[in-house]
Amino acid sequence: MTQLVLDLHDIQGDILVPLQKDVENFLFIKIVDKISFKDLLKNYAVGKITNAQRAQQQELAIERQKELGQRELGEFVGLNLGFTKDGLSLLIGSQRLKFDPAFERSAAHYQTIELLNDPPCSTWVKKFLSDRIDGVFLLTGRHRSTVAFHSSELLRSLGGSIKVVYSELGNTRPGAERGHEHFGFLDGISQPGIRGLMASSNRIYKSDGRLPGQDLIWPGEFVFGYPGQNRKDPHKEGPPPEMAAPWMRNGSHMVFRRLEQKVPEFRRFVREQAARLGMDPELLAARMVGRWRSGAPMELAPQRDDPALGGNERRNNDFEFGDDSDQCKCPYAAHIRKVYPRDDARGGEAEVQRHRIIRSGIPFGPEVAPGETTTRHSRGLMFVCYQTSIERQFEFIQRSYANNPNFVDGKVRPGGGGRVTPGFDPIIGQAPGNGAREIDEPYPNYPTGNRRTTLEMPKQFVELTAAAYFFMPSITALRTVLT
Ligand code: N7H
Repeated sequence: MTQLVLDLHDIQGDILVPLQKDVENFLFIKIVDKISFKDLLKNYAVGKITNAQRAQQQELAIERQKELGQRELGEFVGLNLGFTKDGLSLLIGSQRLKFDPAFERSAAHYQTIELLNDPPCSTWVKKFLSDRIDGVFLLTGRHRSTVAFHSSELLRSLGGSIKVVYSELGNTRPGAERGHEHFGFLDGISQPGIRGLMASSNRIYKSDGRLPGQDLIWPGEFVFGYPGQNRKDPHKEGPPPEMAAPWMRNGSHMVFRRLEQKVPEFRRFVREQAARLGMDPELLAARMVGRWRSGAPMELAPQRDDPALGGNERRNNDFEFGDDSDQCKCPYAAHIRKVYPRDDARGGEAEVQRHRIIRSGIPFGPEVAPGETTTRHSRGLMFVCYQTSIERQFEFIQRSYANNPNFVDGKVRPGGGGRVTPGFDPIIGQAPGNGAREIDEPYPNYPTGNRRTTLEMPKQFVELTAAAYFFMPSITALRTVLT
């Protein structure tokens, strides 16, 4: 077996070890003067990019500060950089070798929109589409003021070589909602465990390499140059993903999606539908997500929330779906069951583990204001995920799982009943032409029962308002081929 040594000093930070972020500035740029951009990037910016090793050290330092009971944690600033297909073509010439087909197609292309049932670009944030986007800088930190200071320093150092096409801040939610996304659910719980990242420094990747319930995945699924998953056996190593050019090594593809969340509308819908079904609204919302607000999974807490379980990282991800084969505890269509069916999809685990992503998003926008019964302020999730094949990972999850009402297939009603159509992912699933969606069995048949119910969702509560695909090069590539 190959000795796995990850070049953590050469891999950008956010890919494997999320950058520490309470605030994140997304700076989408166009390169207007290629020669001076290369020169300024090489001399002033590349040295400031946070690699995975540094991100791990920062994580460790924060853990220590927390253990010591320090209230004011240290301020760590992070910087990462990615390029679109247009950015790469500009920097190294349009004759460059082509990467992942989805990356080369781009997120705003009509074929991508059609493939993913995305809303048309005419409904996206206007400014995002106001010019060509060549790259994105991700600037992270604990405080708004620090991130603002470092953003303006960066822009000053790059001078007139670039133009900012669009920028937006993400920020974690305040107080007790910290770590929760805008619908109110704890996020950032379940991530793939990365083989070879044996850091005792990271909250997610503990000293034995993983947390209970966390499957180990070969790093080539997320970073180029390493073995990927084996098609037949989820534990054995498979071939490394193909690289169009050797300098892709230690790089990764990043998917960015600005997902607006209609929070008051979602809350009202859940309230009304729960009343119609005769159930607790919190239970209905939890069955749509697959976890309670606290993070407690339906599989382990099917009837009521269990905050102690939700907050316990050694227990809150330790479950499978296979032994809940009649969706008694968690509907087949629940968000987390759709996007990662664990041991319960027909192709088996070897197949499922080839469609994993590392998520690294952050909420954006203000809290719901008192009296805001219809969304008045744009808020949601700056969704970010990393992978080596956008087609086989992010796009597959969105298209073949979330948007596919027949997934998971092959299910029948208990007692020899008919075939089950699980329905769309109620959180992120998108029907063609923005059509209505349904999910099967919102009302639990647990611990007993045999009531057939469906939940119809005429509208989306999550709307795509901007998207782009990037390549996050290695630090070496940033110092050489790209500058
Ligand atoms: Fe999802 N939500 O609040 O409902 N997500 N997600 N997601 N998501 C997860 O396990 C949410 C989105 C995945 O390993 C949790 O960390 C919202 C997209 C995957 O068990 C919650 C939005 C895609 C997982 C949410 C959104 C995914 C996951 C549970 C958009 C990919 C891990 C917390 C606004 C196409 C599944 C956790 C696993 C978990 C929510 C977007 C994928 C609460 C609100 C676009 C793979």
